[in-house]
Amino acid sequence: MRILLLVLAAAGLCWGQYNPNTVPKRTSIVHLFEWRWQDIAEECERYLAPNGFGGVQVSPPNENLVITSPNRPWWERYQPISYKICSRSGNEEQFKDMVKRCNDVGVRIYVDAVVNHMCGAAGGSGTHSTCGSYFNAGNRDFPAVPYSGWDFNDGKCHTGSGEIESYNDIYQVRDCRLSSLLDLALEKDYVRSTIAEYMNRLIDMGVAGFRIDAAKHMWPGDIRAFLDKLHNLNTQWFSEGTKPFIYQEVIDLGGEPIKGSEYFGNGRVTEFKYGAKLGTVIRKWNGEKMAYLKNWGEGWGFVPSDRALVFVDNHDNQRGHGAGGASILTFWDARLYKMAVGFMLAHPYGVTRVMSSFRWPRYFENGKDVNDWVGPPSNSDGSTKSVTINPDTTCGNDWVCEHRWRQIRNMVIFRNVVDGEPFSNWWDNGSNQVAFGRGNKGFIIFNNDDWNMNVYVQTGLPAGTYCDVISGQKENNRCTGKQVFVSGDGMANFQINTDAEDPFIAIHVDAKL
Ligand code: QV4
Ligand code: CA
Repeated sequence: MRILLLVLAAAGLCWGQYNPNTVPKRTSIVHLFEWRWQDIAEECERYLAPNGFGGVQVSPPNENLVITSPNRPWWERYQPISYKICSRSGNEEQFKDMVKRCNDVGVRIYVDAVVNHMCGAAGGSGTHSTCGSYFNAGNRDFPAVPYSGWDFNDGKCHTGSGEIESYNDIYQVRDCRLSSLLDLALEKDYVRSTIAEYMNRLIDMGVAGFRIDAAKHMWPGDIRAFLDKLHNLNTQWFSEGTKPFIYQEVIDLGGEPIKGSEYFGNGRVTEFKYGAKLGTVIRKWNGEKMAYLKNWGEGWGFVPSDRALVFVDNHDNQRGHGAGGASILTFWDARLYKMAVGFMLAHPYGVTRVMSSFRWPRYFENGKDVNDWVGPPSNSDGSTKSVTINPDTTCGNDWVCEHRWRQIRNMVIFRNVVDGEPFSNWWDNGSNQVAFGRGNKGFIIFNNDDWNMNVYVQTGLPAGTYCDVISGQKENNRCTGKQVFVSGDGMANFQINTDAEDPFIAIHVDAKL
């Protein structure tokens, strides 16, 4: 028995990388894509903490290539030049200030770590980098790190072009260049140590974890090697011995030899099937119906819930990059999007990440968005515009702020209220009217059919009058939206017409009147 306990305790210490390290009863992450550090610091204090957000995924904070053709695309930040904290989002002082201020109000910061590669092979040479550090991509020279030719995989890749030519060859995917990006030789201890040093600087500042960019393009053992060198989290905000949260960007939609499961030893993985399938269901494509969501999660062939990081859309697939395809729902399809995000946040599967975007002049030619490169709202000197807040709490300057949409924000709170409660009381009409609860704490019901819904269903909730947190919310013990009456046996009547602004209703015990 004692040995078993010791084994469990030892294992427990290694489990940290699966835990987002959020404060209790704060369960969701928001990706504040391309936001400035100063704006994030303020958002933590004025909005994220008061509304129960667990943490923020920030854009890559390190120095990157400045690209002027096209003009400052968002994706230049995925072309590192050095590990100095110096980007369009701000400098190191501002980054540190953000991490401190967010942690002080219980909101965690997760860094997007771009460590598979440096800039593109055609990045040129000079000082056109966000901090002005010199580099020479042609010579593989990055003195501000420093990296030199020895630190790249040029010799190891065996394709004619030096590029990944086939995703069916696991060696190419790991050792060749992704979109011409200079591929780091992660089997070298020097490279591993250099990456770990960068991540440790961030950990020491108070960062709670990392998204590992392009993880599929690194060998799981190489990732493991630099993770093993990481410090525990800063004890100013975290308890002694806490490991950073790790979630690896592995796009595994099935059909490729590389599987997300190869990466479980290191931390969680992004489950890309989640958004692709949920979009297909909610759009009712391919004969899919919401009724089929009854066994959503592992039942749909997803990775185990405790290994998954899930999202409806991400910064790539909301604009046709990466994977997921046409089914992905985004803010551009607001009504369906809110349903999808609502479903995700109500459902117990995975650690959930909410997307927060900027608007761009989307323009399709032959089915492709020719403006998919457009960077964040910016001033004429290229600096990123600040996130302004309108009197109605929405954002200005073309920041979409999906996380501030009432329906989404209230579902983030719903998820916190029902945290730890089982999936329960599933109901469906065999078509696109479905409902489920979370123990006796919360209940959600959708009508995605083309006819009105009027049903009595079991909510599992205690008797009382509840305020629907989709059409409104409880304010000063009054309800600004629809009211739901749950009788002594837990049953309640729900009516949702097809023309409802949002064809779903959600109630929880903190919204009881
Ligand atoms: C192009 C050609 C090359 C050519 C080169 C010549 O593809 O063959 O040799 O020009 O200069 C940009 C351009 C791309 C260009 C490349 C290098 O779009 O056309 O190469 O830069 O100059 C983002 C963008 C990419 C962008 C990259 C670097 O999505 O378009 O490339 O940043 O700026 C796979 C991966 C997955 C990846 C996903 C997009 O398995 O890991 O593709 N997702 C992550 C990030 C993503 C990021 C990267 C990885 C790279 O989420 O945002 O790519 O860090 O599915
Ligand atoms: Ca690689």
